[in-house]
Amino acid sequence: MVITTTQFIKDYRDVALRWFADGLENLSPLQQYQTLALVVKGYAARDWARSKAHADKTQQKQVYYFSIEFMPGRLLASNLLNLGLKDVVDAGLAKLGLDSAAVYAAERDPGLGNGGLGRLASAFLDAMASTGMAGNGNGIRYRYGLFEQRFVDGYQVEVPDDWLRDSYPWETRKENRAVIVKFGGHVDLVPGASGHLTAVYQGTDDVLAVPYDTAMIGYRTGTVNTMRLWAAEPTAERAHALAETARAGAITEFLYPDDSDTAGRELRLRQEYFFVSAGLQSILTHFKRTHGDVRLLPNFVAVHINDTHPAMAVLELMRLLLDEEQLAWDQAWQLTVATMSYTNHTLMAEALETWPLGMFQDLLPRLAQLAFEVDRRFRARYLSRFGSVLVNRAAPLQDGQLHMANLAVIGSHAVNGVAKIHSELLKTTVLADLYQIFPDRFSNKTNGITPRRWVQLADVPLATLLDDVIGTKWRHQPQALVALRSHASDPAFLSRLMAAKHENKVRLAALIQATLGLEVPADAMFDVQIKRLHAYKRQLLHVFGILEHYLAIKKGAVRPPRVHVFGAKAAPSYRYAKAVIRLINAVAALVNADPDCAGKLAVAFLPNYGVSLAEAIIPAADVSEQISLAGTEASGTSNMKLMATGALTLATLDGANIEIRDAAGKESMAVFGLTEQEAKALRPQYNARERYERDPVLHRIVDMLTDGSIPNIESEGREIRAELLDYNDTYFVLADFADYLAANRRLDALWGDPVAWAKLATENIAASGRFSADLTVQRYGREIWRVLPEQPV
Ligand code: 26Q
Repeated sequence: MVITTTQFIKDYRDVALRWFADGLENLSPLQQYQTLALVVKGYAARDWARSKAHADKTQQKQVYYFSIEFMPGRLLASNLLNLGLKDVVDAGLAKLGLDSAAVYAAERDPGLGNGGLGRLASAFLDAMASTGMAGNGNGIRYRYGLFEQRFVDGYQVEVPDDWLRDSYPWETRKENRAVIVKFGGHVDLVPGASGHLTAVYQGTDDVLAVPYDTAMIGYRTGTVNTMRLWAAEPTAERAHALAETARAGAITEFLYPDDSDTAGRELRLRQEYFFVSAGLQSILTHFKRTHGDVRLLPNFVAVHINDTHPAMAVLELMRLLLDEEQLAWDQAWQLTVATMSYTNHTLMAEALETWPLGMFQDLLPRLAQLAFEVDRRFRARYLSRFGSVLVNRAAPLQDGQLHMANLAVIGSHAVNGVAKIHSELLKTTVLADLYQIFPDRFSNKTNGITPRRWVQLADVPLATLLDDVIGTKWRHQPQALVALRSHASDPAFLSRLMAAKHENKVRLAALIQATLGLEVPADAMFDVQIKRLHAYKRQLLHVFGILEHYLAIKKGAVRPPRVHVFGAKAAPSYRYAKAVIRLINAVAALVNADPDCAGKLAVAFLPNYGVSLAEAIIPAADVSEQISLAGTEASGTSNMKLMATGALTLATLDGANIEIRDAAGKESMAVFGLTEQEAKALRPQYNARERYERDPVLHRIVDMLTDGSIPNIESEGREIRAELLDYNDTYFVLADFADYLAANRRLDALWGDPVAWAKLATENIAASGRFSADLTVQRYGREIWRVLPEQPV
């Protein structure tokens, strides 16, 4: 797209006048931003329309990524970068006398997800557009996103995220594409003239699903795809009653703030069916208009199920093919399986979704009938070959519950995990039985990240340096970063790299000062852990490491200065996670106020972690804490973002950490802790209390939780101590403690040799290209969605 600065200035003034009937000097920063967003939306509009028309005309196969969460992050800078207009616009804003930083900062960050899964979905949309694939998102337009987190007396306080209050300029409401979604009532199967059974619905509760489309602009490709989010509204007949508005709208009112607990709540089930049904209806309508014959569906459409939340898509597509398209069961089933694919994101047993059949039947009677039939046929087909024990465990219906992961595997032609170790563990643990039956369906697709957002946009000092040293090819092909390896021993380059890092640290230090009123030394080692707060992710182990450092300082030890940076939200109902938040804040208060620690040790827990805060923290990190108990973190993606900006990883051999080590080289990572196999072998004989009694440092630290050494954590300290000693330390914090300290001392030693440190940072950046989401979606595209040709061998 070619726009001159002069043209841009004219467009900007025009839009400001048209929308606000005012001169620029009277616009608030929010209005300045909104004006700019509308201008940019206009610039992308032609490509958007053209991409849609082109896909239809050429009958390009479409991918639909169904996800109950999306976290796109702020779009203004990213859209400008991808359109190639960022420099022109920045120059134009400057000429207009506007403060471009303030304009960008006025954008709200839509928090329509909890964490890794939602961010991955958005990274994939960005990557699909940037590799020219026709890939669309299908999800929910929550009226309130994930809560805003504040700290009051060290406690997490949740404030509603009213993200739509000022309107969201990137979305376009498509009333003409609204569909009806039916809940409840009952279904009769009435034989028609042709002998085919017709499903007749009675007494259903109908809700209108209205799509809001947002452009997903590819990086310099001209491809613009669509993220379609659905909002619930009353149907026309019922719209007059105010109570109805409230009731229908309730479905898309808020995002569930848990990312592991699946307590079967009816509203959640409604949300799932709502966006699945609306999405599939609109896909089929469009498909029939462009292709005609539904029997060709899998040739032109791939539907991807992001975790089990949309797994009922299997049943809903069957319903549409049987009841609306009048296909026979076998044909409908073959089309469904060929169309669907499923990604699993967790090994945690408590996160595997099941629904009580009674609830499912009441809310979705027709889908329940189909679930029974899928279950019956599955059992009949595989019983003799695999035996009743295995088939019982693999079936969708068990003990009055519908097991969504089982349904997803049975109804998809492809199933994948999100890192090598995770995909292997799926086959031996949670999906072991289904793996016996469908071994060919299973594969690995290691997650990826978008270096455009995390390096090009968030780390300008590094990006500029890279251009200078290896040219700009890496901006299109992140794998070109390997060229950096030949500079890993060049002292001039290494000192420039550290200067870029320092610039980022100064910026983060200013943010810490502004947010927490805490002054931190920008030349200290910045040690970062940013992710949801979960027992298995072991923020507690990190805290124990800080307390050990604190005690060492008190004894006069001299170590490199460290600033520990945390970002983490806890599910509002997750007691233990909230206790750990209070502990981190209490340790921060203790350490930050202690004159003995000044200049040596500081703890900054920044509230409200999300995409925008991540953009500020990641480029400033020296150390990336990826310390989950081996065998618990499916993949992790902050590990990839942090390596891409030159942090060294302090890690267990879990999730994608293993692949990061393989890519960057053993020496470039501080590995510690039990392996997955060791942890598994230890479990039956583990005695946490014995570890506590045996290790005096550990003993002292555990005691600090309850002996008043850390003020204001009376009940939290007791709770955490009980988890460790009375409940036998589920995630082996005590077991990995000593080795964690040893790995930290190795990092300390390395810090003393800045050239060696910078060399390893370089190795990390150089190896990070292979974790580009562009490559990940291309692997999905070739091997699962079949929208790209198979790789020549
Ligand atoms: C399910 C039912 C009811 C309520 C909530 C949920 C729910 C919501 C979100 C369950 C799970 C999630 C999100 C899970 C998630 O983010 N998993 C992470 O996915 C990343 C991308 O694959 C991985 O990198 C992480 O390892 C994994 O934890």
